[in-house]
Amino acid sequence: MKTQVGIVGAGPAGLFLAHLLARDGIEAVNLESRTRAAVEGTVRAGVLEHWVTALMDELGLGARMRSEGHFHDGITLQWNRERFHLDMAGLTGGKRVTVYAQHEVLKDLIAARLAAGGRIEFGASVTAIEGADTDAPSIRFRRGPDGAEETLRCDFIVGADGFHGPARQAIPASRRTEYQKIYPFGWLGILTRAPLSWHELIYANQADGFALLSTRSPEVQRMYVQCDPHDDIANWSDDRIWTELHARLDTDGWTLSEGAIFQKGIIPLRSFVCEPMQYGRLFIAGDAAHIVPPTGAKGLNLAVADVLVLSRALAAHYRDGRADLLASYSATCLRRVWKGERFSWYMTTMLHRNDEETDFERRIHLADLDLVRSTRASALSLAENYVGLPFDTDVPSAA
Ligand code: RFL
Ligand code: PHB
Repeated sequence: MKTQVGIVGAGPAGLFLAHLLARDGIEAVNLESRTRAAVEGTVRAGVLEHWVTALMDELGLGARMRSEGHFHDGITLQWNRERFHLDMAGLTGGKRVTVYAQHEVLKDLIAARLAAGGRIEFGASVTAIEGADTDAPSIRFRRGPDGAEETLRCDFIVGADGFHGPARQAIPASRRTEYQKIYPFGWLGILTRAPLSWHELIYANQADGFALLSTRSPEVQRMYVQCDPHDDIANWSDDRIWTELHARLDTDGWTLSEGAIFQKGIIPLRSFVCEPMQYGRLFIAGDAAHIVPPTGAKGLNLAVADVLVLSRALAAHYRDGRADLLASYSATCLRRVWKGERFSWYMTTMLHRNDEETDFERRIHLADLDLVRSTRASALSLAENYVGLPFDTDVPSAA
């Protein structure tokens, strides 16, 4: 098998890249270890930055997102049982975020790609990446545990295979530096069949810890509560989850609407960056290269940003024989990545209860929150980062 760009993974990074390359007439194949049903059924992110929704429209992928997504002009920050509305659209000249679940985005991307004759090989597990530092790299993969090993030869390989995938490991350890921070808390996330409780997302910092109220549809709500990352979900009965959510989100005269919980799970929180994001003809993108704690809602958006930069660089290579944009891929992405890391760390440390923190540090985080409420500069900074930093100013154009 042969293609121009071999993509490991069919998550947000891999699928957006396949669409962007197709627009430029570049051939690609996605190799995805999971089934289509598993990819389309995994509940993860929910918030799209304003330019990601514009990109979906541009690629002809926005129809369902436009009709089923929720467009939010702001977020609510809550502490000491007091709420503060951050008017992000007002502060940023009209920029909004879209709440539209990651797996719905993936359904739209997969359907459109297959309808256009694109190749996504589901159930194809990549076992090795070979010759990344040569002009003829290749990917080895197997369809199922008993399948024979097959080879995909390509001009370029993109590792869009998430944090646990093999692509990052194909960069020799001596050629990469990894930066990591593990937080001493996790998130317990639920989906509940309940009515909408509030018109926008609430990020709450209470004495007992953090909670987040988000949504999926008028009938289904997404909520998170800070927990021990090593806790067993079996320790969390539905009653206990509701008690904690009420304790952290309710205010005088307002209470959260409950419903049947039909999905729950615990995730750890981590920050991680691998530098550089390239080795020869292998490029890594999205969670394969960097992880953020979800408090800033940045993970999926950073993944799409990486592959937008990469698609422009690959287009410049195939169209004009230019190598400069491929050579600067990693540096260009990392400028945005580190800002996403900073913002996600800031939101996480400001909003969570951390028993390893000193009282002094806790007071500093409360002062941070108060700054957002009382100064335009802090409010604007949070808003600009949340809706998505300007894109074209820090990305050299391929034109
Ligand atoms: P993914 O989505 O992990 O996709 C990688 C794909 O690669 C496949 N794969 C392989 N395929 C073939 N061979 C192998 N050997 C393979 N190994 C792995 C996997 O099966 C998978 O399909 O990475 P990608 O594309 O980089 O996308 C990253 C995003 O998924 C992630 O950053 C976000 O979900 C993070 N995130 C959020 N991001 C946002 O922008 N906004 C949010 O509101 C937001 N909320 C969240 C989140 C992540 C969460 N969790 C569960 C970690 C909320 C949560 C709770
Ligand atoms: C979600 O709706 O899943 C969500 C929203 C905001 C975040 C993280 C997750 O910061």
